[in-house]
Amino acid sequence: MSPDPLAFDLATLTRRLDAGDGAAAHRLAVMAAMGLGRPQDWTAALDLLDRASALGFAPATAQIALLAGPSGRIDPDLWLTAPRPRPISDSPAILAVDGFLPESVCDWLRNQAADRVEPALVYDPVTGEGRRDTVRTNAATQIGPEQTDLVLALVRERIARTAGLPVPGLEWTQVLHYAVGQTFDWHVDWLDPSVPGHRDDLTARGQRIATLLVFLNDDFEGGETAFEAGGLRHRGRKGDALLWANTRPDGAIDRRTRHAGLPPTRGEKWVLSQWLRGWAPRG
Ligand SMILES: O=C(O)CCC(=O)C(=O)O
Repeated sequence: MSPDPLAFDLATLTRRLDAGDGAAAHRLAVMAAMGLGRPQDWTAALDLLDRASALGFAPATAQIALLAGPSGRIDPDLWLTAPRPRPISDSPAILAVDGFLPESVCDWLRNQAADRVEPALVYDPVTGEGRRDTVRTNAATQIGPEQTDLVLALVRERIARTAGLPVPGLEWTQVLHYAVGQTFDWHVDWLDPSVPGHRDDLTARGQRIATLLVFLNDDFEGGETAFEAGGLRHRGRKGDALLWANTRPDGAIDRRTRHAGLPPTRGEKWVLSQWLRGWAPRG
């Protein structure tokens, strides 16, 4: 769903901010953080977040409490510098990032998503629409621009920097939920250039070069992320990330990245899933 253009209109939001609207200040903060409709500027974004809080916009105050250090200020450099990934498979290229996010941020993201998840869909290349399919029995929500806050904007940039890919190439972030027995069965994340319905998308937005998952909880059993190649099964601790390349260094799709989110056998699994393209969408 494309964002409501009025809700992202810089002039309207600035007028509303001048009239003392904290929600408008927050929306402007997110736009500055993401480079939406204006150049990306983290200093401006954090100043606007402070203004939103000063104007009484409670979600801004809560984000400052979550992200600020002992000085009461948010240090963007700290948030945008992630721990170094460690390879767990060379071929296909799969890396683990231990301690990618603090537990408090995992809880924040999960809480944002919890009452929005719906049965997950798969992309139908013929209709171009999402549809239910037995391959994907779990639930999911996509966090679009209207729901994205400063916390998620920081997380998205941290992801892009870790993967070495441009922020505008990130698809909208998804949060996935699996109850016992639910699965995202064997699939690939890359788009197949031989499928006509994928071709236009590939031309407009480029290939899904990489996928990054962040494990938002770990109090469940089963539920590993499994790769067919080498029989690899991975389970991170809460806050750890898993990153893999869906393409080879020469840009060709890597068919060995077929993978699955296996069903939990006890408890429920929450994971952030980020698909990364090589460049920004046009227009
Ligand atoms: O939940 C998982 O472990 C796998 C998620 C996944 O396959 C995906 O997001 O493409």
